[in-house]
Amino acid sequence: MAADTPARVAIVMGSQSDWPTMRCAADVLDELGVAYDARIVSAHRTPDRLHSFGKGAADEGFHVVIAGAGGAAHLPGMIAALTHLPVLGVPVQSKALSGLDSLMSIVQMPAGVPTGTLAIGEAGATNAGILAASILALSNENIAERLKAYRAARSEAVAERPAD
Ligand code: RP5
Repeated sequence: MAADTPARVAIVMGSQSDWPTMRCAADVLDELGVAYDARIVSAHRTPDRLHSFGKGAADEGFHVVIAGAGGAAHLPGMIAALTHLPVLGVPVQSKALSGLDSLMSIVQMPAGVPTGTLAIGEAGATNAGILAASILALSNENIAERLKAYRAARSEAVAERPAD
């Protein structure tokens, strides 16, 4: 589907290795016709890039940031510290601790600097995409209509009874 432009959603991730997870956010935004810009921004390896992205995100025209990282996942919280935009944090499933470390790193923000924290892994990334579309839908009737259709299709896909 051709997306509404310009891109109002930024999808940022700490590493190329996060893309298979974060692609789920991109996929659902594609389905909903919502434009996004996906970038690698590491809190630990590219701190200068993190700072300029966070400080400049609103001026770039973004309305929502989806930020995914794994392990010591400081990326969503640091972006939330640098911008007033809503930040949706996706804990990427880590190898050593299965993403519990990512979740704990993202969810326990101090009062006053929120990150909306989603589920670990692909479900969280998909839901971050849907939530980002919901936020944009508040002021965009086209996205609202597509979101309603998406939700209705999901409901219709559920059978009344289980099949053998
Ligand atoms: C985090 O470390 C990234 O977000 C990624 O989830 C994790 C591992 O990164 P790589 O070593 O695969 O680059 O910063």
